[in-house]
Amino acid sequence: MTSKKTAPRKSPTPPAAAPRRDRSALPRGNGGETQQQAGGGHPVMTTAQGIALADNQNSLRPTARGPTLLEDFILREKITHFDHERIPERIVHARGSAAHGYFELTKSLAKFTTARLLTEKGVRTPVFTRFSTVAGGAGSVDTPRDVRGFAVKFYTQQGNWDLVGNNIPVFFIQDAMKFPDLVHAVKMEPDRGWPQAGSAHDTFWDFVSLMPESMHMIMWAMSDRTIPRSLRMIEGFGVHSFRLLDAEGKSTFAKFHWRPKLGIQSTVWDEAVKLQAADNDFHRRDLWEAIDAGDFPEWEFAVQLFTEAEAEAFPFDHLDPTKLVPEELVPLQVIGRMVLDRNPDNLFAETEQVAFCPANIVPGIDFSNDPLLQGRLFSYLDTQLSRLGGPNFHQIPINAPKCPFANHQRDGHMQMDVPKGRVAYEPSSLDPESPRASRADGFRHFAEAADDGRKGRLRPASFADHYSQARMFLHSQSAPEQAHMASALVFELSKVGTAHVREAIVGHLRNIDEELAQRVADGLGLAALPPAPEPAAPVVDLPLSPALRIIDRMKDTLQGRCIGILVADGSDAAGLAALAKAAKKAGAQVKVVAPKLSIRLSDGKPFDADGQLAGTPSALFDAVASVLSLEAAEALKDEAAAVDWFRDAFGHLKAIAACQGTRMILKAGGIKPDAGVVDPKEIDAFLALAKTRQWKREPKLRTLA
Ligand code: HDD
Repeated sequence: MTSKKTAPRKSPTPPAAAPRRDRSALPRGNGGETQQQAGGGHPVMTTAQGIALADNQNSLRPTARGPTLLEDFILREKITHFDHERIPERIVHARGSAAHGYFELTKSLAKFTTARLLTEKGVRTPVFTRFSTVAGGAGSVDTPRDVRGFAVKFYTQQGNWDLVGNNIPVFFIQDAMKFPDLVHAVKMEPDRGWPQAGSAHDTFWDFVSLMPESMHMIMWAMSDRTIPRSLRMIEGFGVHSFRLLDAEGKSTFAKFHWRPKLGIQSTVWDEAVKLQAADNDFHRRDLWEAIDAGDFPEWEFAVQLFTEAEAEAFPFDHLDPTKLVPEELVPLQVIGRMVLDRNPDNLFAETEQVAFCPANIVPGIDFSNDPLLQGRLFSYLDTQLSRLGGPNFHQIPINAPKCPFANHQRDGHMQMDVPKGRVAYEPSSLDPESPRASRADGFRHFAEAADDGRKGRLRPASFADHYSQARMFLHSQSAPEQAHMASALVFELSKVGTAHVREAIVGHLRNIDEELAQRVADGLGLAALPPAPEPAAPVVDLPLSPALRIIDRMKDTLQGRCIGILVADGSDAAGLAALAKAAKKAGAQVKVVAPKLSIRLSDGKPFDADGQLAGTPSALFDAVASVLSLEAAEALKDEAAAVDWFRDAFGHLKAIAACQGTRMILKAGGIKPDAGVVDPKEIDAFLALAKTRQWKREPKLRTLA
């Protein structure tokens, strides 16, 4: 048998020789090249239990490439804490900015109350104040059209008093029973998850169209109050009537007001929209930077005081939170001031964990029967139990009273104290130091005579007039402000997809003012005015309250305002310096913007701008100026960011100081200079214009409803 010679089998191509894995551990042991060690000024890093760490880079493994061991208590502690870094955000008012400061009483109310913070003139009470938007989540933007929360925690010697108000003196609803419905309607729609922070959507307007009591607040929400220029420039209101009680228990009603030292100021709507893109943190940053620079925001604290008998004579029920007490009817008495002079050290520990509660009140102040306030007395503590994880959140430093406090409450999640002794009850005979109630110092309620009516789910007939104060508010505004309200209504309703909702709102507007209804109907393109619903009470013409305007009451000052100056390579160094110096001297802040961050001015010296042109739009400033060489202006007139800079400043009714070169850019933007546009050499004229907006310009460049 011949055997076939088989060709020797080719061995498969050997794989490229695998490099032998380095099985050693790098860095060896617990140390490494990148490992930063304690020493010098650096303290030793420890676990939360105080165990010092040798290595903050590597988790524990049996071998360098082995699995991580469950035994690694350091890794587990670190990751566990990280996993729980976020707590549920507030269901409303989630996005907030806050600051520490003090309240100083300048006029004693000793005749009316025993509350020491309102009687001891000159005494400074520490405060923590948090401002917020209402509808948006914690990560939303600062400048949507929205009500602003204005919550002040006074750490008084008699315990904490929280005045949890808004920048608007009235509210959408009369009874707390409707609050969840209101909030569900205004927050993002639950199926689609938008809008994130605004009221311009169907569910909000559907709800309010069916709640005529919201119409007064709607007028405020559509006014310029809901698009503030700065948190330092908003008013604050306790909204409800409260009671002040004297030593005999006699009651006087009180309404609380905060009035900003810088005056009230708002943005224009297009500017607010653009600010959302330019700087999500516009208000938060402004507050922080002002305090950081020692430019401490300040508010006057004022009260309106009236007796039960005086209240009986008002043409509205002051217990109805959709009504305000005009200052022309009950004047404001300024009794103190609040200064915010310290930024929080930590946003989470303070601004997030602070828990305001309208039920936190001190002896000498008491609640009224306002049904919205009565419901609030329950809601805040309840929500905080879950938001802050249990009943001991009053021990968190930002919430703890700054006066002694003691009781028999014990245990629970996150107990931080170590209460001593056997006695955690009262009455007791075993511990002479255990806390007891005090008739002399304790909180006493107003001894109100109880009604002899019948129990039920009731709404007083005196709450029935939903339109008269809405009408009074509208007619008290200046002409530009009324136009802004009509335009805001058109904008918001134009985002509502459901025709019958849009029409229902216009119907309500007819009960407030036929002309306003017509303006909005025209803006929406309605063929005819929809029918007005039958008001539950006759609509009456109340005396006007010019104190409710913004425009005529703006302060004639550059304090708190920021002037943006555009420069480029070759800009006149002396001209820039003169303008900046004069503006600062007049109280304004100055920021210099340039196409590139580092440029050279006419003196040949390098100059660092505060902002780069495309990233620093003019919406961020209250007035703008430019000092440009003709060559630089020639180049910038074809640059969209430069043209938009001036077009927006002009559109937002700002004063403009425009040099010869800049006029080319204005021309490229189609801007016809008016009396609000001057030469940068006319410094005084420019700074005078910069104190306000050029309201006369508005009708010429924007179709107002
Ligand atoms: Fe409220 C927070 C203001 C009605 C229930 N509210 C909250 C905050 C402010 C207000 C400023 C944020 C506080 C902070 O910065 O932490 N709320 C008002 C005003 C109201 C009002 C001025 C009407 C005059 N609120 C209101 C009603 C209810 C609530 C009728 C419920 C019955 N509010 C809450 C709440 C919040 C809250 C759910 C959310 C987070 C929190 O309390 O701590 O409990």
